[in-house]
Amino acid sequence: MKRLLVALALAAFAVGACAPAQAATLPTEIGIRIHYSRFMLDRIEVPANVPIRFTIVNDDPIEHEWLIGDASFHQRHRTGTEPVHGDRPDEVSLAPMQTKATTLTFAPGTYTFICHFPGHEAYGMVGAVTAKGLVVEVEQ
Ligand SMILES: [Cu+2]
Repeated sequence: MKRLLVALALAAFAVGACAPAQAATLPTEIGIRIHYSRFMLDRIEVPANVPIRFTIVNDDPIEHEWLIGDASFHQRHRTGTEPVHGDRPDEVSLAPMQTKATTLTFAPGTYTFICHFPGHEAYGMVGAVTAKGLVVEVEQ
């Protein structure tokens, strides 16, 4: 029986040359520009389990935010009342024309990022980060 294992140990990357997911070659520095109330980069693949630095550039003359997490995280923010977010790395508030950087480390999986200002999600301020671990096929 074939099954897929996700190796969590970074050391496993050393034997991963033939692995189908080239997690080691994915970028760890990501730039996201916000322009006309859109994330100009909205499908992003990164390696899991290593720090990823995001630089978010708000090119608009209005405020935006970049909130990344799972479905329950976003449900909480859709109904939330915090006007501005603090220094949590997964919650970035951007003033007009402001650039901010944040660093996050992901477990393997897909995480959605959304601007939760009224109307912005519906307009399309949505994107996704997929964090890929090393996938090894094991014969049993
Ligand atoms: Cu926005």
